[in-house]
Amino acid sequence: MLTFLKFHLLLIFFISLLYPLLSTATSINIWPKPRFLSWPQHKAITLSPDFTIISPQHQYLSASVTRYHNLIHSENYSPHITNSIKLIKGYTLSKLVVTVTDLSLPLHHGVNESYTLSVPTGRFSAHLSAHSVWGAMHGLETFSQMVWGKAPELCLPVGIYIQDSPLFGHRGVLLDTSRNYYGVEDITRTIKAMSANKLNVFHWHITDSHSFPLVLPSEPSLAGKGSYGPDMVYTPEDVSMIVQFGLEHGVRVLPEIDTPGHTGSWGEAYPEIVTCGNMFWWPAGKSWDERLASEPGTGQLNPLNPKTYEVVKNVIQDVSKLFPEPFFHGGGDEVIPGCWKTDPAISSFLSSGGTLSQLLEKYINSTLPYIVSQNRTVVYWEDVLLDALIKVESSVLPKEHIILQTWNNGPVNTKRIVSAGYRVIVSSSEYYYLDCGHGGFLGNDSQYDQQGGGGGSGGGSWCAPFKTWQTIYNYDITDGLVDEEERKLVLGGEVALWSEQADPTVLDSRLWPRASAFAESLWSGNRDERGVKRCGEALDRLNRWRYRMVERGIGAEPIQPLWCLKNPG
Ligand code: CP6
Repeated sequence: MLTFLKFHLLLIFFISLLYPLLSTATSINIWPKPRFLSWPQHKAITLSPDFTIISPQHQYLSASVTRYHNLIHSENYSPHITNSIKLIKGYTLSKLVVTVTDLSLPLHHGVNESYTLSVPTGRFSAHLSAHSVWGAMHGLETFSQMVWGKAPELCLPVGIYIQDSPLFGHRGVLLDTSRNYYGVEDITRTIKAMSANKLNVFHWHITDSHSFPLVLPSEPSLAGKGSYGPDMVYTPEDVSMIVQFGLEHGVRVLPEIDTPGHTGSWGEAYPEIVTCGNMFWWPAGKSWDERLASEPGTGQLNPLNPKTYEVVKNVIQDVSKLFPEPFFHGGGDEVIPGCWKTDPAISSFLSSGGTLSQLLEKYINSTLPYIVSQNRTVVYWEDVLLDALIKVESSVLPKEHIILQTWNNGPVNTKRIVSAGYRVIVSSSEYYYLDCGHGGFLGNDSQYDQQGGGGGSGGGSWCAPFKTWQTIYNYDITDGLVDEEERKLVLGGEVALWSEQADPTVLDSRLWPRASAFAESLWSGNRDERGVKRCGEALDRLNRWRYRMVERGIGAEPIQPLWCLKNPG
C-alpha cells in the first residue's frame, strides 16, 4: 500500500516536472526562445493602467525603456491561445524594476548579454536584472513579447521565471548597399527588427564595385563620383544617426570597406589606382587564374601604385572616426589574378619574377597597420588566407588582430581556419545567403546559364536554391568541430543579403522571418531538451512571431496560411 502511494506521488512529481515543458511550448511565444523558462501555474495578470518601467539613468538604456513602454501600450497582439490561461483578478502589475550590475560595459563583442526576468505571483512588481545595459535591453524585448491584448487590458504571464543568455556573441546581418541603394530608414528599420530578434551586429557592406555611397571628409570624390547620385549617399550625419540608433537598440554597426577587390567604383574618382575597372565578365571556360573579373564592372586596387595607399589610408582613418565599433571589416574577397595582370606595371613585375602572392601580401601588409593603428580588430573574408595566394596554415598575419569570415564550403573552411588558430565568423553561402531571389541569372549571355556559376549572387548554381527558414534554422555553425578550444574560436555567424537582386522593395521579406530562424539558432540553439532538432515545435512560434513583426511594421513574409494561426498544431 505504501509503495503504491509512493509510486503515485512519484508519478505526480514527474508529471509536474514535465508539465511546464509541455504547456509552455504552446502557450508562451518568445522569439528567440529563452535558454530557461519556467511557468508552472499557467496564470496571468493584467498590467496596471499606470504601469511603469523603472531603470537606472543611462543614455541608451533610458531611450530603450521609453521605446518599450510605448510599444507595450500601442501593440495589439492576440495569440489565440489565451483561453487556456487563468487570468488572476484582484491586483495588477504596476511596475517592472530594472537593475544593471555595470552600467559602463560598452557594446563590444563578448559583452555579457545575459538577463533574468521574473514576474512573481502576488506582487505588484516584476524584476529584470542584467550585467550590462545590452542584456537589460534583451530582457525588455522578452518582457514586451510576454504581453498580449490591447490597452487598457494588457495581460502577461505571472509566476514566470526566465534566465537567458546567447550561445554566440556575434549574431549578425550583412546588408550590401553598393549594388542597390537603401535609404537610412530602411537601415534603421532593419536594425529595429534585428534588436527584436536579439541580433546584435549590423554588418554594413557599404562599398563595392557598383557604387561608393559613403561620403568621406578626406576623400569626398569617392562618393562624389562613385555613388549612384547625390541623393544616394550616406553623409557623416546619416552614419552617426545609424550608429546612435544601433546603440539604442543594442546593435553594433560594423562597417566593411571591401578592398583590394570589388573596388570598381573607386575608379570613377581615381582611375589610376584601379586595375581592370572597365572590364566585364570573363570568357567562357577560362580558369579562375585567367578570369578578368569576379563580376561585371569589378576592379581591383593596384598594390604597386603608391597613390593606392594614400587613398586607402584616408578612407580607413575617416571610417574609423565615423564608426566607434572596434571591429573593422577589410573585405579581401575574390581577388582575381587576371584583373591585376591587365595592368602593365603589374605585368612587368610578374614577368621579372614577382608573384601574385607577393602582390596580395604587399597590399595586406601595407594596409593592415592602418587599421590596427586605429585600435581595430580586422575582419577579412576567408579568401585572404584560403585561396591560392596566401595559405592560412603558413600565414604570419597576426591572430590577435584578425578574424576571418567564411562564406564557402562551410564546415571544411571553418575547420581549416580554427585549426590554424584564427577566430571565425560563419556566413556559409549554402545556408546563410538570403539574396537568392527569383530574378534569374545576372548576366545577359545564355552560355553562362549553362555554365551555371559565378557572377556573385543572384544567379547560376552558386546561389540556388532558395534557402528555407528550416535550412537556416537547422544549420550548426560549429558542425564538425569536436575540440573545445576550436569551438571557442567560432565567434558566431551572419546571414547575408547581397543586393544584386535586392533593394528596398524586397528588403523586409528577404530578411524576415528567415533571419529570425538564424537568430534563434545562434541565441539558444536549434534543439530541444533531449537534443532533438526542434524546428517542428518552432514552426508555430515562428509563425506567430512573424505576425507580431508585421504588426510592428516589419514586412516579414508569411510562412503559413492564416488558418494555422487559429489552429495551432
Ligand atoms: N560581393 C562581394 C558578392 C559576394 C561576395 N563578396 C558573393 C559571392 C557569391 C555569392 C553571393 C555573394 N556578391 N563583395 C562574397 C563574399 Cl553566391
